[in-house]
Amino acid sequence: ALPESQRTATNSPAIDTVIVLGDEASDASSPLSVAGRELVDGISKILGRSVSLGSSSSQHTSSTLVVGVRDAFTLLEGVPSSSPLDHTDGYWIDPASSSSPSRIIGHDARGVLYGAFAYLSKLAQGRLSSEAWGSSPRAPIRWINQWDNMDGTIERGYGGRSLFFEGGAIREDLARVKEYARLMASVGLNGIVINNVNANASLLSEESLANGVKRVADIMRPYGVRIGLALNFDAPRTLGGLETSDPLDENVVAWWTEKTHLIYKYVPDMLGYTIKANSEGQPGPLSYGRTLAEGANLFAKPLSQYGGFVFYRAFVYDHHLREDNPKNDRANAAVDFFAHLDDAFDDNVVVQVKFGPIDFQVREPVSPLLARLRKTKAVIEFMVAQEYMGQQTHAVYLAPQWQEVLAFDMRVDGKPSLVRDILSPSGPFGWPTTGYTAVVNVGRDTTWLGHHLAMANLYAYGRLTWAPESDARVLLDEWTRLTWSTDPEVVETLGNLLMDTWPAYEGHSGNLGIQTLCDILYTHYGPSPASQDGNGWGQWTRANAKSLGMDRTVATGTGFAGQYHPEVASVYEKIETTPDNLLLWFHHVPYTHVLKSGKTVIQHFYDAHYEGAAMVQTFSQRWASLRGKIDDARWEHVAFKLAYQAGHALVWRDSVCRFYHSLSGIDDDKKRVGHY
Ligand code: GCW
Repeated sequence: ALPESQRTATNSPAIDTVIVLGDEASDASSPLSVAGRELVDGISKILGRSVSLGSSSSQHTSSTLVVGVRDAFTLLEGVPSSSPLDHTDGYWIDPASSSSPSRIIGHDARGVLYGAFAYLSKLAQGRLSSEAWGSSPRAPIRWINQWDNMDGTIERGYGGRSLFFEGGAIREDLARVKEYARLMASVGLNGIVINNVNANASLLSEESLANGVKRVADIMRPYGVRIGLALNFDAPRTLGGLETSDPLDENVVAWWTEKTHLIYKYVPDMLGYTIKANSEGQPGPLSYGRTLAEGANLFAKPLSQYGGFVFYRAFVYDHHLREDNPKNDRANAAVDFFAHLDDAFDDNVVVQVKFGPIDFQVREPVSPLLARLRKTKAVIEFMVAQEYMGQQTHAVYLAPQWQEVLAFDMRVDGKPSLVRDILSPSGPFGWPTTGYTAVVNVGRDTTWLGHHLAMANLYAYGRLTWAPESDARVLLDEWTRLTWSTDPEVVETLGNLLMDTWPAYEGHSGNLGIQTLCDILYTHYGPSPASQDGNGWGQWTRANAKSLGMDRTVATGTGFAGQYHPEVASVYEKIETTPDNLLLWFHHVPYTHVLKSGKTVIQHFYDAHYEGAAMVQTFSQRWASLRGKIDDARWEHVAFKLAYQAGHALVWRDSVCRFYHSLSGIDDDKKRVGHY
């Protein structure tokens, strides 16, 4: 329960009974009964008063909260004729008047649950409106990817071991999985792929499906969360003992068909499969001389009879790329591999596209592939796990970056085409199945992600999948009120602090679109600008003694800029029109090149690194001002992390500044870098 001082009397309804309508209300596996339990529990804890679950025959008074799907209400008085209740997962909330009860009405059972959490969220923030309101999500796909391995480790996971797996099997104790489903539902997320995209085929054994995967699905289902599985393309060979995994081989087709039937026997509402193929050493259709579409359709066919989807990742690229060829460019790969196949994918294939053309960097332009598929649907892939963004030893609030991505206008056919509209059924391509996924990688740590402040990212991600036009700061303030305190000083201080984190991180890591500049070979963690060239991964900066940056123009470079629709392409093609923050992504220029800001590139590097690192030094002090206003245990956890972050920011600053100083030989105007 919230301490007395944080409870707010304003807008607090005098609810003493919750009534759930409909037969499913007593079925513990239905989101309806979860909604009822959450409301009883939540209202009593928030308001500190006793609330009980009434039966459907109980009397409705102004202190009753009646919840149910819209068909369960005899009258829908007060609900506008066109409302969020017309849409899947939508809800309508109507506070009590003196003569009638409060109502939470859902389009469907899941909508009731989302409505229940929306109601509790407002109540806990002291912001329950006296007016009726409702909401429905912009996109049907609001998922999570976990990169959990069956041995219990998590690839790029920084919050402890897997909630799902240990020792090669699904864990016995799935209590945290239930909590995760609850957490997901509370922010509007409805699907999760539970295993690593670098997938282990043994997950598909009958033993594992019957005794493991099924239990996970059963535990998450009451929260409206469905599960999907990541597949290993070579499973017919490695698990099935066939001689090949060629997608056109009839034994392979039969193997996957049978496997799919088996999976649906245990998980009848399985969402589908995620496939990472021909990517970073993974097998795939290209290994058998087949197209990516033939590879995807192999899975699409057996899934179609169950309404399942293939999420085919666009992260296909050559990781042994030669840097000595100036035309080589990993950023080109997604469009090169996928755009010409637009007509070739089955209806239930969805291409899963990382938000930028490389890999979750601190600054990237939006992936042009999102505007180059029309018939084939796509989802965007974000990353909540901060692989390149400090790995949860740094606090970095990422929603401002996502907000920029989602608001970017791709100008398809010369018309407004914001990314967030493309990712909606009502958008320019009219994709019925589109939306969002994010690599989250929570673990068994009590903080989930390894840093209490990192949870702001998971909260904001969920809210953005539902309402992608939301403002990052507004979401952050909501999260603070729900997670830490409704005290305005806490909300203001923490909000200002976290809004400064992404700019600070960009400042002391990679500037002007050069990428994050972390160790690219393996850890993706601390500073290592030298590792950014001469590697096969294609995350290059082409830095030499005089100049740096990737020339991605059509005129003289790799041609990447030409993958955008003409209006966007022409902006990136020219140095004069490319925004400073992406200059080095698109152009190769001398260190002495003068930016729109009037500074040279090298001076900008020095200044940004000193300013970014100086900003991080302020975090601890600002956090210190919250001592006593929040609980000590979490205060100390964060204080410790912020102290580390302050030190590491200096390491970043000095490593990067010294690297470019020794490479270019150009001194810092402000005499901080160099020999004086
Ligand atoms: O960001 C990179 C990671 C790999 C990951 C890959 C991917 C699961 O460094 O660890 O593999 O992306 O997205 O498939």
